Amino acid sequence: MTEDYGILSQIVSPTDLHKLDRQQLAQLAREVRQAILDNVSRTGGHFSSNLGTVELTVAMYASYSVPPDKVVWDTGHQAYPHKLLTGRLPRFHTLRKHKGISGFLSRKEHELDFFGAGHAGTAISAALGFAAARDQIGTKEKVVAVAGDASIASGMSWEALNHAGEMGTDICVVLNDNRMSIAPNVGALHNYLARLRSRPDFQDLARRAKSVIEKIPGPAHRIAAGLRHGITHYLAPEDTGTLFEEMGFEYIGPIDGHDLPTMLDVFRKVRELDYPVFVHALTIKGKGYEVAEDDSRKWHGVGAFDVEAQEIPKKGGAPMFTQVFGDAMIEVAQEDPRIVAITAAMPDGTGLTGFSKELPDRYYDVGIAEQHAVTFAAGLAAGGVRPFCVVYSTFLQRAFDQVLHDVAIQNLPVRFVMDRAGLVGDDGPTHHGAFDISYLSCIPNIVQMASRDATELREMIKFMAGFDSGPITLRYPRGASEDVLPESRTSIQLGKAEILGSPCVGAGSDKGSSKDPDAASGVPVRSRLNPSTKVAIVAIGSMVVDAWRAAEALLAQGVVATVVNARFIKPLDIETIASVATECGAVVTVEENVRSGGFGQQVRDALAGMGLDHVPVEIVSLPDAFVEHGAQPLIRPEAGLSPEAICSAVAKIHANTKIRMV
Ligand SMILES: Cc1ncc(C[n+]2csc(CCOP(=O)(O)OP(=O)(O)O)c2C)c(N)n1
Repeated sequence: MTEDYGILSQIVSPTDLHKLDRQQLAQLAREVRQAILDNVSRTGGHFSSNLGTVELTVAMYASYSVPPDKVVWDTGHQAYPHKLLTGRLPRFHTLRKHKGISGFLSRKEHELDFFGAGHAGTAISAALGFAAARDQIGTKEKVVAVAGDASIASGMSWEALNHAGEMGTDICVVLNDNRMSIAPNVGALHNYLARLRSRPDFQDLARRAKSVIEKIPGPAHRIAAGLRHGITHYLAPEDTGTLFEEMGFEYIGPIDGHDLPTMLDVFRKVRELDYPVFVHALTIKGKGYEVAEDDSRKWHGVGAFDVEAQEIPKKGGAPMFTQVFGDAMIEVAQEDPRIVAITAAMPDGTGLTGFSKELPDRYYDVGIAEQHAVTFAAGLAAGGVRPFCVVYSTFLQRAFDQVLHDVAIQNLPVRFVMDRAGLVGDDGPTHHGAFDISYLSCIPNIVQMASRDATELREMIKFMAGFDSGPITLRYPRGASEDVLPESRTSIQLGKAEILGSPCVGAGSDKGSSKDPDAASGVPVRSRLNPSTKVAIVAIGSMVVDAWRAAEALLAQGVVATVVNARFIKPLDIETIASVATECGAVVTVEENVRSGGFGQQVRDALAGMGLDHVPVEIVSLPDAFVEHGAQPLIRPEAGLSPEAICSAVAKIHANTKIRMV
C-alpha cells in the first residue's frame, strides 16, 4: 500500500488542477483512488460509490473553475474525491469520526460544499436554485449537479428536471450511471437507461467519445446554425432522441466515466454551453478494487477492513434489530397472505432482503421514492392488502404529507416500520432518526409504538400484523438488541405500558425486578428507604435499557426507581403512568427523540390534564439541535442520553423538591 500522495497533497482547491497536464491529472486520479482505499479501509465509510467517481471528479474540477463555478453533489456519499480535491486530505483520516470530517456534504464543513446533503434527490433542485440565483444577481458562473442513476429516479429529481428544461437556463446535470443503487437499481427509468446504453450507436464507447466531442458545438456555431440547443441533432440518431432531449436538455453521452481524456474534453466543451445540458457518464462502482467491482452492494458502506485480505470483518454478538425485524416480517407474512412489504431502495438496510427472496411476489422495491412508497402503501391498504412500509426514520421525514393526507386522514391500515430511529452514529445529522415521535404524534389516528429489545420487536411486529383498524408505526434503533432487562414480559396490548418495576439491591446488572424485592440481606428494599427517595422513570423504546441501568445506579444511592416501559407513544397509557407517578411523586421521562413534541412533553401534558401538575416531570431527550456524527457510544451521552443523564434528572427533581419544601 502506498501513501505517497505527491500531487494530491499539493491540491488545496479544485482550481489547482488547472496547472496540471493530462499525465499529472491521471496520476492525481490514481492518488485520489489510493487515498480513498487507504483511509476508508481504516475509518469505514462509503466505499464503492467513491471509487466510481474519481475520474469524473478530476475531469470536472480540471475543466470548471470551482469556485466561482459550483458543483452540487446528490446525496453526498460519493463525494470523497470532491473532499480530497478541496484540500481535505490532511483531515481525511478523521472521516466520519467524532469531531472529524463528515461522510456527507456540509456547508459548515467547507465553503466548497455548496449544498449540504445526505438524503437523495436534492442536487438538481438545489443546483437549479443556484443557477436562478446567479441569473437574478447577474453573475456568470457555471452550475453543475451530479446525481446517481438511483437518485435521479427520485420524485424531486424529476420535479427539478421538469423545471430546468422549461427554464432553459445554463445548468449541467451529470448522470453518474453505475447501474446500481445500494442494491441493484430498479424501475422503468433504470430500464430506459439500460436500453439507452445498449443502443447500437452507443455501443462502441471509444468511437462514440470521439464523435461526441467533435460534435459538441461552440456557442458561435450554435448561433450560426440558428439552433437554441445545438447538438441534439448531431448526437441522436435521426429518428430517436432521448427522453432528456425531449425535456429540453442537450444529451451528451453515454461516455465512459473512467476515460479521463474523454471526460476532460467533454467537460471543457460543455462548460462553454449556456443552456441545460445532460451529461450521461457510465461508471463502475468499486472501480479499481476488484472485489468491490464484483460486489459493489456488499462494499457500498463498510466498516474498517484489511486491504490485502479484501474482506469485510463479520460482526458477531447480540442480534441486530434489523435482522430480527427481517425474520419476524417473513414469519408474519407467511401466516397472513394479505401482507406485503415495501422498501424505498433499502432492502439490505431495512432487513428485507430475506423477505425479497422468500416472498418475491409480495415484495416491492420502489426505488428512492419514499413519498411514493407511502401513498403506494395507502393504495394497497385501500385495495384490501396489508402493507408494511419499511423505512428509516430519517427518510420517512420525506413523506410526512403522504402519511398525513393519504394514510391517516383515510385511517388506512398501513404499518410503518422505522429502522434507525434515534442517533445512528457515523452518518450524522442527516441520518439521525431524531424526530419521528414528534412528527408522527401530531397526526390523528396514528398508533405509535417503540420496542425496548429484540423480543419485544418481534412481539410488536406480530401485534402490527393483527392491527387492522388504522395506521400503526413502530420505531427501533440502529444496532444490536441488549438483553439486560427483566425476563418477565406482558403481552402487547393497544395503548398499554409495561411496568418493569425496580432493580433489586445486589442485583447489579443481572436481570431482576422488585416484583420480588428481596435484597441479598433479605430485607425488602423499599422498607429500608425514605419514601421521598422514589421516582418513576418512564422510558420509551431504545431508552428503556438506559432507564433500567439508571435505576440500578440510583438504587445504590438509596433511590428506588420504578421503571415503566411505555411501549406506546400514542395512545399513551396515561392511567398506568399516572398511578406510578402518584405513587413515586416524581417522574423522569426518557426518549431518543427531540424534546419538542416528543414523548416527555406528551406525558407531562397528560399528567397535567389529569390534575397531576404538582408531580414534577423531568424530560431526558435529544436536544433542540442537530447532533453531529460520531460513534453511538460517544455521541449518545454527549447528546444527553445515558444512565448518568437520567440519574442527573432524578437528582435535579429531588434538589428542586427540597427547595420547594424549604
Ligand atoms: C431519500 C433517501 N433515501 C434513501 C437513501 C439511502 N441511500 C444512500 S445512497 C443510496 C443509493 C444511491 O444510488 P445512486 O444514486 O445510484 O448512487 P451510487 O451509490 O450508485 O453512486 C441510497 C438508497 C438516501 N440517502 N436518501
